[in-house]
Amino acid sequence: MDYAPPALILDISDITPPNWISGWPAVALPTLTGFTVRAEIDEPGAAFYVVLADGAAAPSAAQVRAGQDATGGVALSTGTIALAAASEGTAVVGNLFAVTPYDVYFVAEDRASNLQATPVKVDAATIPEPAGLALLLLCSLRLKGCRLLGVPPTAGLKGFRF
Ligand SMILES: [Ca+2]
Repeated sequence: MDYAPPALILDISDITPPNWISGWPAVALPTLTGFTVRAEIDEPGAAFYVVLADGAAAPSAAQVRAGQDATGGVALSTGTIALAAASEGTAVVGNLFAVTPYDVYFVAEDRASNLQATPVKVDAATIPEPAGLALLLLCSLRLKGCRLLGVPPTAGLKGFRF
């Protein structure tokens, strides 16, 4: 009996997928075991991402949305970022290996289920273990006289952010 509410009418009329805002998607803030994925699109919706081994075959848009790699297997890490229009959303990825390159594929969808046709690949990498370059830099730049090269960070280093 009732007509659909205006919001639903708008959804039906929307037949185009969202566009990435220039500069997104992106990967930032690498850590020992992960990084932060960043997404921003031009209308309300969601971004989906999968983390794959560096050089892995490119998954389809539907596979990225489903958290899969190009073979339909489960990605190393996957997630969904809910997005408002032109407003950045982020997610923290963890449980990866240190000093390792990865490929992150993103695809976005609006609230009318218009999925982008092609995922976007962003290269990513985790940073060295504390015993490696990171601690070397830490000791040389922030802690004059540090003689702890090659050992795990002490409590005094916990505040450091890369
Ligand atoms: Ca749309």
